[in-house]
Amino acid sequence: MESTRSKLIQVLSINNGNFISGQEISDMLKISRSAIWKHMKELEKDGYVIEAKRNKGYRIIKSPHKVSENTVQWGLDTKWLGKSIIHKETTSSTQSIAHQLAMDNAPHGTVVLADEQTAGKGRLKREWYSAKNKGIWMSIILRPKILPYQAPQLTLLTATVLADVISKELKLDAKIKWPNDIILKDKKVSGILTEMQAEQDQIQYIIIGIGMNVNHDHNEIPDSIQSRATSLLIESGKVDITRLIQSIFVQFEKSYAEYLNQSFSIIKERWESYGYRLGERIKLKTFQNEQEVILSGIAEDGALLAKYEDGSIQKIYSGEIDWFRNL
Ligand code: BTX
Repeated sequence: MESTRSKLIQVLSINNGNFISGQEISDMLKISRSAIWKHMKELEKDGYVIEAKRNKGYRIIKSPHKVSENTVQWGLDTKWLGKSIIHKETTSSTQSIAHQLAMDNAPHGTVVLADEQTAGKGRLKREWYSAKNKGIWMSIILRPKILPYQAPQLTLLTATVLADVISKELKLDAKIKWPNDIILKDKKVSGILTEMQAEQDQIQYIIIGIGMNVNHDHNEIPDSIQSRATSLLIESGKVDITRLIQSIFVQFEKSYAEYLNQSFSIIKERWESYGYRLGERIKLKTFQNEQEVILSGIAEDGALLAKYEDGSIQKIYSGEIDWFRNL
């Protein structure tokens, strides 16, 4: 459910720095003038600078850098993604909250955001380090009308969205390591965890977990992953996390619409344009074995196409690419 405060942010945001009278706000949101005043005070606590003028009304002069439901929604130009945001300063994992909300019927596009995760999850029960105010730690609830076997396509779509935003906004050479890592200069800057609740032929919901290292210095990256992880700050300079989240939402909506309207091919092409070590020989670890293969691309259903020594090409649905060893 959209809170009054986020509606208020939207109203002020549409007005884009111009004054809007208390009466107009009161009519639009169906709340009293004194309730508006109280909400404005709360926004100020969030770091907004609000100008209030007699006979003119209110306008927001400055929105804060701090990530919150309000700051992310301020000026956010999306139709459904992020219209409902749950922000926590600290939580074990945004995935757990998102699952709970999804089971309680949270709408498509609901987002859970945290400043810090104390038990962030990677795939296969691995740990995901999520330091306070240093990155994007968020989970998006989707209710797509696709079949369960197509769900991995949404992980690939998300990866293209992150690669697009990083490449276009920060002019960095982002790569996607199959299936779910965003790589900058051979180091991981972001990971995606997709979890799904489905019946045989129907998806109830999908949760896309996105972790992105944004403003970590070198020494803020944990020792255990120093050699393999990086941040946007290290590669390019300080980044406004709120703006970055907004850009991800906008690009996600665009790509999601393209995917639903035009099929996966368009995402596949884009994915391959960012594909890490595509056409190269790598070590592929699956549940069955570990083999050297050539990464040929991805299939229409999102599987990895691996070319074996004997020239055969096989679809790989689950596995890891080993890219640190010299082959
Ligand atoms: P993954 O299993 O592909 O990657 C996890 C591995 O990546 C770890 O074993 C470790 O080696 C390395 N790693 C851990 N933390 C970081 C980090 N901050 N930066 C770079 N490398 C790291 C990737 O799983 C999926 C990650 C999704 C994280 C999001 S955050 C929001 C949401 N909530 C949650 O609990 N998980 C998701």
